[in-house]
Amino acid sequence: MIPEQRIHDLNEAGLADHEFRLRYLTDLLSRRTLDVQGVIQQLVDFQVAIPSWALGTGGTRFGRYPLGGEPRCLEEKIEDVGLLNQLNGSSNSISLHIPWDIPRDIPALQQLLQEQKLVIDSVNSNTFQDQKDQHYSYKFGSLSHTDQAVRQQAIEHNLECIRHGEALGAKTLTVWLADGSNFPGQQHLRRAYLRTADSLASIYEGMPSDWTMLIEYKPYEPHFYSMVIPDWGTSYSLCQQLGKQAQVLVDLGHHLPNTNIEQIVGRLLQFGRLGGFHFNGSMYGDDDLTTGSIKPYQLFLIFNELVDGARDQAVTNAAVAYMIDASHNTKDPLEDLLQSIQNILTSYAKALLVDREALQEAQENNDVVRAEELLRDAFQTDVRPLVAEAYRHSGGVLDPIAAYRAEGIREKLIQQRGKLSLSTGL
Ligand code: LRH
Ligand code: MN
Ligand code: MN
Repeated sequence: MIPEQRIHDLNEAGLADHEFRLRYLTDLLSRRTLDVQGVIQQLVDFQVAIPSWALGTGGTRFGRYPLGGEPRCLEEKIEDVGLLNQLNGSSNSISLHIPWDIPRDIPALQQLLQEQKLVIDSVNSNTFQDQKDQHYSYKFGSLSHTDQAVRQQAIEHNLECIRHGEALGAKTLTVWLADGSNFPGQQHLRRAYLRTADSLASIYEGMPSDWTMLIEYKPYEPHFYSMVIPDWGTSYSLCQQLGKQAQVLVDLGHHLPNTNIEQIVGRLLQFGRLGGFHFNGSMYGDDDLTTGSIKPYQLFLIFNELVDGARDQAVTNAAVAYMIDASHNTKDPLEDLLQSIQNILTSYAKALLVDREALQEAQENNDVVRAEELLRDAFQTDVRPLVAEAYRHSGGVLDPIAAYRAEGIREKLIQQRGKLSLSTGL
């Protein structure tokens, strides 16, 4: 942890510039009767969970180039998230992957979480890899497998994930299935779906009444002919069958190129089934790049739907769980997470600036250009002072990446954990 005095000193250097820019923007936005303090408070309140697997290098089936200083155990992963949260006040939770992060000493972990002011967000099950002592292989599927014994093993793994999560106060189980087929004819498409629905129902029954099951979809990879849950329609239909505690999870990288993701978000909000987000950036597919690095306008349009839905009394969607799902081999993963959060908050801030009354009027009058310009006006506003101010309000620093570098954090982590430390994960 960085001492409070040091945080203060780090902010001192950029404070005059920051205040100048913030004052200008506040004046400008206030002329449009925008509640700037309200916007800053909404940025302060916005929290994005960090997945344990994003803290180390990885995310490729080719070479993996260790950076050094990467967390070697769950405790060190929690410490890394605590540090990120100290810098920007925007990531107060961590998402676990079982069995990469089996919690062992529960009281000690609880204490550490408390010290770091963090909570456990969700537990993610893993039936996409065979584990060492596993009886049956998932080569031909897990929850959709033709063999009841394999399905049962996968069901039990999910129930075990829930038990691990319960011990640490989590309330969400995320299920992503790698199940699918590589060749036409390999799998009976309808039967694979029915078996999956059945297996999910067994997990759902074993879930505590205050838990949520998030069902993630993905169109391809690791299978290239069919995936059992390829799209939001399939996730949605499974949720409908399961009950109120099941919700759809949208991972930004799990769409075919040019899919209108913001429209999917709007639909799910309308149906009250948007449960969670996995933020990342994508050029081709499931690239897991930095959020907002490739299509910032799309990210803004997604937030535009979220903000619009939140303001509409007719939308009764429960709170959405936000998480980053990224993996890095060329960047320092901690710097990437700081960048990702910066891009997420920037897009959110811009969406909060949209003049919704004027937009609705333009839409009702079919004034296409005016409607588009209203969105572009918000998108092109430089909101960085608002985001920096939100960091400062939460006790963080104005410029998290600069502070991370000035503090020599990576160098210190390498000293503590070694040059070759490798975390478990993707
Ligand atoms: C695979 C994946 C998926 C899950 C994560 C654990 O595509 O990236 O998005 O959420 O692994
Ligand atoms: Mn994901
Ligand atoms: Mn993915």
